[in-house]
Amino acid sequence: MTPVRGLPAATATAHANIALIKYWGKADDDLIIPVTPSLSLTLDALYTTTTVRFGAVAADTATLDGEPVTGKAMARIVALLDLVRQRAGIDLAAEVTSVNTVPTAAGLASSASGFAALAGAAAAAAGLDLTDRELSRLARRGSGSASRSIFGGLAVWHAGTDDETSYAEPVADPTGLAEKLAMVVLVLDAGEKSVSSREGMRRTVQTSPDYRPWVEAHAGHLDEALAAVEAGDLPRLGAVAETNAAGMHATMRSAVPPVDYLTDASRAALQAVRDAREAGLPAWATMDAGPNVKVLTSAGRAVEVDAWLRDRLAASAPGLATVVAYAGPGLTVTREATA
Ligand code: 2P0
Repeated sequence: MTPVRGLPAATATAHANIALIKYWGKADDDLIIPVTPSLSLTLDALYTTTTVRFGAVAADTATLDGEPVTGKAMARIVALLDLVRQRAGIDLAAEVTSVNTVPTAAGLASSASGFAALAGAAAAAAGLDLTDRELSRLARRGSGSASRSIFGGLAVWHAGTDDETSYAEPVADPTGLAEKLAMVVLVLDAGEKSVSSREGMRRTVQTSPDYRPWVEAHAGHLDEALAAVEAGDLPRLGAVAETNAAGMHATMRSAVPPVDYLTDASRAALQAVRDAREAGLPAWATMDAGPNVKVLTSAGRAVEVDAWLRDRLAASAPGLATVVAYAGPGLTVTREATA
């Protein structure tokens, strides 16, 4: 057998997260310092597993689900690897192999799980021993939402003012609410989004008259959400999550030119969620930088909510796929044993 050259490989798994109180807008584009803090739920069903080995290739390479990564996506990976190399004091190219586990062609391939897994695997492969907080800060440099995917359950990303103070951590959850939550993801369109979140945010911050008012309301939204978690109160958490997300999308729609991720199918799904609530089901909607609708519900009634929504949307969204996800774990990392 040919011996493998290079440093021992490391493999990390990180799960996707969905924000209940959103990050939308950067105070610092290079360091990825957000304008607002955010609160998220990490999901069990959607995750990325990434292996990194330094020193076995001449130049950085990466594959995602077996396909070579190129262009801007590769540049973002190399930028994160550079941060790790700098910190570890090494000058070796990396071989990155990444697999996304997304049930059905969900169109949810997430930069959050991807950059959290890359940060964890690259740091370990470079011989660094980082704390969760340091890993959160490192993942943030790849993609803001990745800072939250270091942690399982409910996590809050403190906006901070610089690299050191902008990190995520688990939320105090005295009633164990995270384990009682679920998300029904309504996959309305699995295609690529038309405007990247990076561009959508930039345009919103620079041109939307509704952006500053949303930021001003945001602090109250986060306080309300944290109080709801403290009290173990899902309806209270759901209500503020829905308000915060609707407000975020309103800021985008008044940007110049407008950023509108909602399709007719999204609007029908949002109406169906309101109807489900009218019918007595626990269901609150949130949306990110795309047309899919994510429905916050209780773990105990998620299957029922999923069935109700699929039935209600059968006529307007005949190809509808759904994913029922529960609270997921934080980052796990394993390092290859040295011979
Ligand atoms: C969030 N989103 O809080 C918000 C809500 C989308 C809408 O974080 O530019 O991929 O890499 O920091 O993290 C998506 O943006 O953006 C996102 P970058 P990211 O989940």
